[in-house]
Amino acid sequence: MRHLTAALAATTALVTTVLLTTAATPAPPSPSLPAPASEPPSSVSVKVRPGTSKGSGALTPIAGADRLVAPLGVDPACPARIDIGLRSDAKKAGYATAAVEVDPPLTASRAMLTSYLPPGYELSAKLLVAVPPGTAEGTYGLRLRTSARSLEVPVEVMPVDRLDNGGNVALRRPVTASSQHTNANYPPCSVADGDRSSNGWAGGNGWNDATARSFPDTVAIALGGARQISRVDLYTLDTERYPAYRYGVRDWDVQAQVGGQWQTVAQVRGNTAGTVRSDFAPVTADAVRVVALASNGANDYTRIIEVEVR
Ligand SMILES: [Ca+2]
Repeated sequence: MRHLTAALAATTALVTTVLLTTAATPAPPSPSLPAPASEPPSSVSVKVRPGTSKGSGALTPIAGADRLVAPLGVDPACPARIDIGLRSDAKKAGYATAAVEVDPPLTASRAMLTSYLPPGYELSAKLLVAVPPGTAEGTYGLRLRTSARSLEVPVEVMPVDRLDNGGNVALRRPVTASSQHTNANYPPCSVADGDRSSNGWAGGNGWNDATARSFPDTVAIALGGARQISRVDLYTLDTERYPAYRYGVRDWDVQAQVGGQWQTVAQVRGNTAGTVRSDFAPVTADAVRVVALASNGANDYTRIIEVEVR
């Protein structure tokens, strides 16, 4: 996914967004959009941008990663996500369409990808892949098919305990928050979904609380058992359009639950950066929470993209 994101970021000119529903307009940092009716907003927009044609004359399915890990038993508000798309190597502009298929019982957020596409352009969209309760571990198939070509991406379904978490014991663990804004897609579980990117804000990649100018706001992650921890990395909203020094969290406490009691293990004050690492003396904790005390900017919501615990 990062690979595709980097490739797309290199072609920033002439980016257009094809709106499939009225909910797909670029989301402001302060929630003001109506709630999407049925689909998460991250699944409704298709982006079209210049790509690199190989001149084959065909439509080529593309994906942002060569495999997708879909953990079992996670909050349905935070399904596995992958960028999918099509590259037009055609000589003329036209409608490009691909079918999206996933092996049952997994389900995908769309069955089809389609857009008007000039020659040499690529379209991309987020695909959400849900793992229903009771799904057996194993590898399932996700296929993008055009009339001439098919791309298969293996989907590896596994329990959270077996994820390659890079030492981040918060990854995909249960998250609870003091509140959740409901005008777009800001689920608390998104702070432990492994996606640190602020891009696509309001599309399910970060948490926005519901109480403007009212603090504290809290978000807590259960660690799946007692773990020795000594570091928390917090990623707050930070993009060119929504920089952390205006939209990010400014002041917070990091707390660890030790023997049933919350202890403050680190404090951050006056932050203006998108990422802050807090190191502290090791404690054995079964949960970590961030107590947000103030944010930068006029709206004063708490906006957290990811919390990693080591
Ligand atoms: Ca995230």
